[in-house]
Amino acid sequence: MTDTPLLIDLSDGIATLRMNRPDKRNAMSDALLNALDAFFLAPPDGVRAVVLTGVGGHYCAGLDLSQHKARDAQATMRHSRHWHAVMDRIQLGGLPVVSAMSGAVMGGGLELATATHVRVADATCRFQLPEGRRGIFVGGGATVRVGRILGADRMTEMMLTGRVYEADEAVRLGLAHYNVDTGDALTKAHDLAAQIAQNASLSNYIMIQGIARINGMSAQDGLFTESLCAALTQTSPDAQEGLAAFLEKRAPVFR
Ligand code: 1HE
Repeated sequence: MTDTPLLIDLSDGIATLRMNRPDKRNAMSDALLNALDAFFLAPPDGVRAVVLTGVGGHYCAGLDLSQHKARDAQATMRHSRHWHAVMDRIQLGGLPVVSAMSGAVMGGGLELATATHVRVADATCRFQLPEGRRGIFVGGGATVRVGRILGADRMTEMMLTGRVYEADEAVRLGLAHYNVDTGDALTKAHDLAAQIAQNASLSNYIMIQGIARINGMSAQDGLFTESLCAALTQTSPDAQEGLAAFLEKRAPVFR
């Protein structure tokens, strides 16, 4: 099984992706990154939400350092830009992604987690940006994604000191959204994914496409874009159904 870097199961509109390099604490090899990329480039028909997790008690221990040391500057730049493209595809691809996390959520593993939309941490989680201790820097999007969650000041301190945040602190800071008992992250993530999958898919799509982009805009551009998003969703058939269902006191049936 360990020669398949990403295991994919489909059930009831939920795709469960399991990073499968347990011997390496799911360190991100090129093959694993490319397998994630391939999934998000062309998700199977009928998938309404994704759960992303790791096999063997760890989410992801970051960049595979054994592959990293062979790269020169140009190759490292290209590799980092490839990470950015894959992380963007995960964040902005249109499918809601829920991370079920345990153990290491480190370096590139935290960059990956923060490209996903909902993050569940169990009590074994360790969030860290240890790049400074390896003589390197982040390259998979942390300065933007982690930096916007924590703020530049706290991210700088986190990197300089190499401190480890545990699940409860991670929730307080926004690195995770839910803190559950050891071993319960996958169940909670599936519950959340099932709930998210019941939303109108256009609403989910616009939440994913719109909110992160608007966050990077000026206030006036953001407000204008919000009105466009509202115009698209509120004139859709699913909006009519959602509002009618509310008034008729029944569950909506979305497309
Ligand atoms: C790895 C990696 C890895 C584990 N690349 N091989 N990430 C890091 O700096 C994290 C480095 N890893 C660790 O600090 C620890 O391995 C853990 C805390 C995650 C787990 O500790 P532990 O005691 O459970 O396991 P271990 O014995 O340290 O590791 C098991 C094996 O996984 C071991 O290999 P083995 O052949 O000796 O059995 C480790 O070498 C291997 N392993 N993590 C390669 N990351 C886009 S830029 C992003 C920048 C980064 O992400 S920098 C990396 C940050």
